[in-house]
This record gives sequence, C-alpha cells and structure tokens, in this order.
Amino acid sequence: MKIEKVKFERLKMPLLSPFQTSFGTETDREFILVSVYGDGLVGYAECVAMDSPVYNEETIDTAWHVAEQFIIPKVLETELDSPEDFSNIFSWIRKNNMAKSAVESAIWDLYAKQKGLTLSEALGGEKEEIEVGVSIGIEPTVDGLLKKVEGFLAEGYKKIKIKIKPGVDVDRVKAIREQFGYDVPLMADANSAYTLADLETLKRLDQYGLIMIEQPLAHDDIVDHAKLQSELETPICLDESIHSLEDARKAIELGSCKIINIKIGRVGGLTQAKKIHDLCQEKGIPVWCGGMLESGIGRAHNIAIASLFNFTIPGDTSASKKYWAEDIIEPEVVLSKPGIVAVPKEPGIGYSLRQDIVDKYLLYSKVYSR
Ligand code: OSB
Ligand code: MG
Repeated sequence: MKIEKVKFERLKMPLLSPFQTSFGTETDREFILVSVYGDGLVGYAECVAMDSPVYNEETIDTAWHVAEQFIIPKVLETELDSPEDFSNIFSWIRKNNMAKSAVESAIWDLYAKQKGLTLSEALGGEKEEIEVGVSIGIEPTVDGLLKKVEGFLAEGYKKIKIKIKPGVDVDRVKAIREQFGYDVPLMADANSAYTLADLETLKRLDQYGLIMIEQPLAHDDIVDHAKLQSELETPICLDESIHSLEDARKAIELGSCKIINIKIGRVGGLTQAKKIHDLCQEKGIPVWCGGMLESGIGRAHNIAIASLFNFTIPGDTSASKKYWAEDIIEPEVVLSKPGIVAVPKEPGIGYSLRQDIVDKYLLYSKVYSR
C-alpha cells in the first residue's frame, strides 16, 4: 500500500447534552478527523484524544504533534504490505496510542476499501449486527438520571452504564433498581475515582447486581484492582489500565478484572484491539467496545471491531442522535432494531463523509504529501 497524502482536520462539535464524568464535564467534542489517500480512494479515522490529559496522557495537540513529527513522514515514505505492518513499524514510539491509532485505523479503512471488503470483514468480524448500550454521565439530579434511563430503555438499549464518583454512587444505582427493577442490564463506570480506602462503598454496590463496575481504581493500576476483585462479587471491568496486549495478559493473570473494555484509540489501533480480543477469547474474558464520545467516523470503526466474535457484551456505540444534532457521516448510525446496530455492508467503514458538515465544524486543517 502506498499512502500518497494524509489530511488532518480539527473539528469542534457541540454535544447535544453535557457529559459529566469523575474527571470533568464535556459540552463540546474536539477531535481530529484523519484522511489517508491512496489509489484514488480515501480511508478515514478519528483521533479520540481529548482536549486535556484527563482520561489518558494524550491531548489533541500532543497527538497531532506525535503524528506530524514521527508517524506521517514515515507512512508517506513506506510501502506497507498490510495495515498490520503499522504496529511493528511504530512500536518504538512509547504510548501515544491515540496518535498511532488515528493513522493506523484510517489505513485499515483504506485497505478494506482497496480490497473491496467491509472493515468488519477485513478484521475477521463475524456478526451482521451488534448489540449496543448507552453511557450516561453524572446527571445533576437523580430525577434527571431516571428520565434519561427511561428514554434509553424505551429505545431498547441493551445496557445502561452510568458514571459514578464518590458521593454520587450507591444512591444512583439504588434509584435505578427501585424504579426499573433488577432485569435492566446495569453497570457503573468510576473512571478511577476510588481507592481501596473506599472498599465499604464499593462493597455496598454488590447488592444491586451490576453486570460490572468499570475502572473503580487508579488509571495505571492492576494490583489493587486484583485485591478489590477478590473482595467483590461484582465483576470488575478495566478500561484506563489496559493499553496493550501485555497489559491485558498481566491483568488477566493477576485476576484484576473479569471483563475488558476495548477502545481502539487507547490500545493503539485496530491491530492491537483485535489481538486483545483474541487473547481474551482464549482466556474466557468477555469484551465490549467502549466509546470516547466519537463522531460517526470513530463510531464506524467501533461498530466494525465490535462485530468480532468475543464482543459479547453490548458496547457504548450508541446511535448518532444520542450525541449529535447532526453527524458527519451518511447515513447516520441508527438503531436498526431496538438496541441493535446493523454492521454496514459497503466497503471500508461503510459510511460516507458529509464534507458540508465537516466544513461547518472545522477549526483548521493541514495536508501532508510525499
Ligand atoms: O470511560 O468510557 C469512558 C467518554 C469519554 C472518556 C471516557 C469514557 C467515556 C464514556 C462515553 O463513557 C462513552 C460513549 O462514547 O458513549
Ligand atoms: Mg470507562
């Protein structure tokens, strides 16, 4: 594969409603839209780094810098046999996984388009439709939260995830159970807001039958999580702590989690995401696809990876209209049936870009060529 040109566009899109986590509140989403050109075709991807380093160490600007200085020049001068070569070529760059993933995933889309395959097929996906859930931020009031849950359940979403933090946790879970019962597949994501000193609170969550608790402890920890898992009934799912296949192997060996949330950006791209999926399948660890408040382009990649066999838990890949008044893809991501997204059948990511909408939200762009 010859990549002739790479384009980075920085966009800022308003979220339909503010999204609060234990690390802050997002009202707009800024991201980089990546386009790679070769053989008359274009591959697209999205860099999911946030504007400040609250989720991981990267930001939109650091990702742009690393890509511009260290990734794009090499990509433009190298002939890749397949997108799988990318991981090896750039393994010398430590971390900066979202920067790597942004370029790598776009190359995967281009590759699939060149082969006339859907991205799902190119990755070895087997499912024609995927089950999806929603991630609900920390709502200002319990009533507001219950209204949101009600609306998403009415749309058939297959998993309700709520964000929690110390002081806004057990009461929220209890309120949802009292209103909607114990059959609702419910989970909580703490984004690292607790320590082992909060064991009593975390244990109180056990009585509510959560399908999992996501990343309760430090973003870089797998040791305390193993201790916590041995004290909790509720399965622990790791998000922030897993950056690589090796991290996944170690966490599984230590018993730090029973479930892994795979995010393509966090692990450095689709090749690594697939490897972690395969390892988890072998070890009997179910996985699901997390989200980073993506536009339709990043969402399309999430849908493709979630079509792999061991993505057995509904992911955070919700419909476009959960996030955006208008998405940058056509068609938008919709529920084909309640709680279900159909894996697209067109080559590559299977959605086309609405350049008119991109232009509307564009802050600036840069083109790199051979
Ligand atoms: O921890 O899963 C997370 C959004 C931004 C940063 C981290 C997380 C999230 C979400 C949103 O939970 C999931 C989505 O895209 O709907
Ligand atoms: Mg999370």
